Amino acid sequence: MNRNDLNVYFIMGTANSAQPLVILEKALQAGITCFQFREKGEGCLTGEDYEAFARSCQKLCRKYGVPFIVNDDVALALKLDADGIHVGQEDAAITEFRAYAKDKIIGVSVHNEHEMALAVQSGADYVGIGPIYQTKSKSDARPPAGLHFLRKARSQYPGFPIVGIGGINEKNAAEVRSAGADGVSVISVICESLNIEKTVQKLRGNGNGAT
Ligand code: 3NM
Repeated sequence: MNRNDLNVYFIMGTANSAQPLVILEKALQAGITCFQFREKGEGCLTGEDYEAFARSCQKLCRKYGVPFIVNDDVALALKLDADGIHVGQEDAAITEFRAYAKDKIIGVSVHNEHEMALAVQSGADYVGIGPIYQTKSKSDARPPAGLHFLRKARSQYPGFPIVGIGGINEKNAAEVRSAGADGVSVISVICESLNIEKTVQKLRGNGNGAT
């Protein structure tokens, strides 16, 4: 995958916004470089509604030429011919999705050197490292890890696509990039923004990955 696709990586589901499609289109217009469909949490959509919402998000992403990644649901990703999936530590999901299409994007969440090595060996295209800071958007998130492991991962894998996640905002995005992230993955800072264009602008790096 292109490391620049991770630059401003927006994640969202109906739990994060009352008007998710409006927010998504604004974010796409503002220049997000990747989108992850993450329909999780209390009261989230199921069945036909879930699939229809995913298709609406995918349609918008296609309109703006931005990769559409499905969180944790290989069946949906395959059914919709999504551009990629993002998973936890599930090897089976990686193998299944990779067998389906060599050119799809596979993202894996990692928290330590062991998980990072496994993800790289299993053929992940990028890893997400977090939560860097305190997050309110994931109920089962681990305690904030800071930048230490991100720095280490970058030094051990100089060219590997890495995105930081968890509590990232306009103010701290730059330090996440300087620690080695190619981009920042965010939910609330965009969903709660009063000016999405400005927020995305501030989150954006220069597109060269780690500096
Ligand atoms: N995964 P916000 S943190 C979806 O640490 C997700 O793996 C995380 O939302 C992880 O930008 C997180 O609002 C939520 O903090 C990120």
